[in-house]
Amino acid sequence: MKNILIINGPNLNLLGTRQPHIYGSTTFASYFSELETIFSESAILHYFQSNSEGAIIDKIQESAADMDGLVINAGAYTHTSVAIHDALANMEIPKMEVHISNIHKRESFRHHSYLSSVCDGIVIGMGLKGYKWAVMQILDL
Ligand code: CA2
Repeated sequence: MKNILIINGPNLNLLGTRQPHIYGSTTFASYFSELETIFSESAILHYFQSNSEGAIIDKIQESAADMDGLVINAGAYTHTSVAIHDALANMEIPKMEVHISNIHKRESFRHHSYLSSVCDGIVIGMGLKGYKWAVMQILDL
């Protein structure tokens, strides 16, 4: 069994409550329990959400020691955070970047990601299902 950590960044705690036309109407807690069922025989899934950049970096550093893979949706920090880029660059375990919406179909400030160059793969614009594809890819790596 692989230990895989899913990290969600700022405002993703609001999933399922607002902007359903962009992010859907399912809460992450409810989707996470679906994921646990799907991967019950292959992975132990862990979940962390924070609105704070420093807390996300602390969690990334911790996970290097005790996780076998990382799925990260850093929310808006994707487009701003050299610090999260650096934290990911220092990790040897497989890492996948996820975005629920298609960031390339949105405002131009969302088109650049500081994380893509230090992740093994990217899943964009597939809704919450993207987390499932990202976990599957980590299990394959
Ligand atoms: O599409 C994604 O997954 C994003 O990472 C979501 C971020 C956004 O800043 C990125 O450009 C793309 C924003 C997450 C905000 O989530 C909300 C969910 C429900 C209601 C309000 C915000």
